[in-house]
Amino acid sequence: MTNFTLHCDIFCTVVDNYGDAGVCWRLARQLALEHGWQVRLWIDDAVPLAQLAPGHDAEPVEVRPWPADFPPVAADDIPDVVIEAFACALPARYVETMARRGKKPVWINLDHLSAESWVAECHALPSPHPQLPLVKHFFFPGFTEETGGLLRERDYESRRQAFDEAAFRAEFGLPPRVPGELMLSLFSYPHAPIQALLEALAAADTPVHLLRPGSSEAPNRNGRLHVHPLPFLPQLRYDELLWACDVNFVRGEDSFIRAQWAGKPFVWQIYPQADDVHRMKLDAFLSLYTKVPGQVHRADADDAATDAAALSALTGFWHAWNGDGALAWNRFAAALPRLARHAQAWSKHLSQRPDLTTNLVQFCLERLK
Ligand code: TRH
Repeated sequence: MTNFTLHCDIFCTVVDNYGDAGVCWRLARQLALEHGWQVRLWIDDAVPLAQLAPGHDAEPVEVRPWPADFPPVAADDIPDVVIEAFACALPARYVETMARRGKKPVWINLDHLSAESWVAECHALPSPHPQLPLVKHFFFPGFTEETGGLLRERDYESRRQAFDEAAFRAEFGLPPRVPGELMLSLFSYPHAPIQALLEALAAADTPVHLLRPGSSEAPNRNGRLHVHPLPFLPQLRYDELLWACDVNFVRGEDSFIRAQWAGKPFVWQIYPQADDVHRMKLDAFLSLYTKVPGQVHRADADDAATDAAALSALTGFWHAWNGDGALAWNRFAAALPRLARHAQAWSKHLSQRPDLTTNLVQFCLERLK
């Protein structure tokens, strides 16, 4: 370890929604709080960050606006580590100054999360700048040992232990837990088959409370379905919502990871990409997720068959939620007890690996030696 403070600039462009700001903020905060780095987060749109982290001024991260006309930076103001998120192009002027720094900074492109196998081959690869004496490294998050890992705070488990579900319910005016009823959270893109889900839940075998963060609709009831709008929660409080629910519908990248840490059954709506590339990504994750080590090799053959049936219900439901097939809610709901065990095993399996920030710090320290 170093005995001096490392300085780091993170650059974030908000392409859309919350995930770009959400991932960068998590990383910035962890580098500062858990590794003692001095971090500046340059972000081109302050609006999502204000929603995700309303009190961010009190945190030890310096948030700076990234203007279209980036101001000149002195060579000695270039930090030890420069991170561009999701291949956002750094300001040309800033890159030229990076090249003039005596000891060149470690330059990282933090890429998108994917469970596809090529990620392991590309993780940590260098990419020399065509003209300048600089090398950028690709850092890929991922689910396996050969990748950069996933963002997870050191205090995640202790926050979870301290979570008071009854107080959470009371704060948001939710009814107390009734055995046999299900609590769901829903965070999705507008093109999800939401109407089909609402209809299936209204007619379902089990009564459901559906919590919709960031929704402005009025609370309502239809058949067995009760819909509860919630405010858009600060990022750390969104974890509380996931802990309080039996099933979480999540999307994109960051809420998808949080649902996995929560260790509850979840339904992922993947971010749509051109040429249906996202379908391959969805299946790559499903093939990893449905083979959690230690879960599928049960001694009892009947148990193994029931697990396989539950995972097949999950696969079918996820495909339908992503636009491929009809939503079979009752089949999925019947599999929930098995899927809950599975989700816990998956979460435990993932948490045994070092988190992304620790891996990234290690990677940078090796290059700064
Ligand atoms: O919002 P997303 O769709 O974000 C993105 C962007 O579309 C981006 O372009 C893309 O690159 C990326 O996904 C993969 O979904 P995501 O990633 O789940 O981010 C949502 C964030 O919002 C996450 O940090 C959780 C947070 N959140 C809250 O903090 N409170 C809430 O109430 C809710 C619903 C979400």
